[in-house]
Amino acid sequence: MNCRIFYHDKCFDGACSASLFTRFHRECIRTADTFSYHGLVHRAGTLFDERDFVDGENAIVDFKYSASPQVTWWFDHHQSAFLTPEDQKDFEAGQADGSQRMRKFFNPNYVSCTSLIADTGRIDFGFDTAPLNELIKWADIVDGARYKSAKAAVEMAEPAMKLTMAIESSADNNLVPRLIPLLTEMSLQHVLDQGFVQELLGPLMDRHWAALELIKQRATVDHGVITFDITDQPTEGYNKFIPYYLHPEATYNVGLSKSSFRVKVSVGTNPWTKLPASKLANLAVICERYGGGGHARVGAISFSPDREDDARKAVGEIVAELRRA
Ligand SMILES: [Mn+2]
Repeated sequence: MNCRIFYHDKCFDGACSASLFTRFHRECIRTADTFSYHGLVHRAGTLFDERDFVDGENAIVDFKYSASPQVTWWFDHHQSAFLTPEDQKDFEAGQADGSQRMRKFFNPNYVSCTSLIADTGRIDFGFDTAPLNELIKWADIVDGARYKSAKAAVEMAEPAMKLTMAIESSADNNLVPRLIPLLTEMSLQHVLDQGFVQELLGPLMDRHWAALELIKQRATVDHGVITFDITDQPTEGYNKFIPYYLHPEATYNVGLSKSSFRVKVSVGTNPWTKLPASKLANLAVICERYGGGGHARVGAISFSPDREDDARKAVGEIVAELRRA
């Protein structure tokens, strides 16, 4: 039987979730002969193409719910996990009647989807997660932005940080499907040492320092809110801690960037802010108002490339709202 795993693309936790799920399925479910991988990204419009689902098992990890009857597994920890109220009703019905209770798992209290899969696998299926402890630990650090400092996050000494950069910003769509099976078997350092990964890193580090320079020139900060617009310099991604590295005193960041398929509004909270959680705005709620989503401390909104003006208007409104907060 085929098992296809749909994962949050360009995301370290998405790749680790797909990797952990592969090993979980191989060791505890044992019905699949082949595994294949399909990355999903948030975009304006439809998220799933039904034609991508295979006969056999289709698993979605670290990404929004799909009510398609072909989806047989789902794990997510995003606060904005349901695109529509109908999707949420479909999930709740499967939990209430028990039919999907051991197949579909949602818990927004988890820092990473990787650790949600690990705990579920261990507790409900007897999955031995000990060989993957390094992966699970780093998925929590990266997805929860639990770095020691903005300096550690931007200077990227740890192998997990460099892999995160490669996953988030490489233009090579085959990279993550190639990394996922390696992450089930090897240490992060060993994965990083692979020739095809090393080849990517040099140019990506150069781009990283160039992005730092660009954001330094563009970023302004007022009433604790950093904002910048780099839509004239299209990028497939940048290190999201750069704004706080440049302006450690700020509380929020609202960035506008452009890639091949979307204009993206990125909204974040400084992970090293001294403000108590009770004083911070819920960014998932703000982003949902514009059709985006995410977590309480970090969210995003995707606009189609021809709606740059709407994206810029959203930035203006969100910046004003956060400055008042
Ligand atoms: Mn995640």
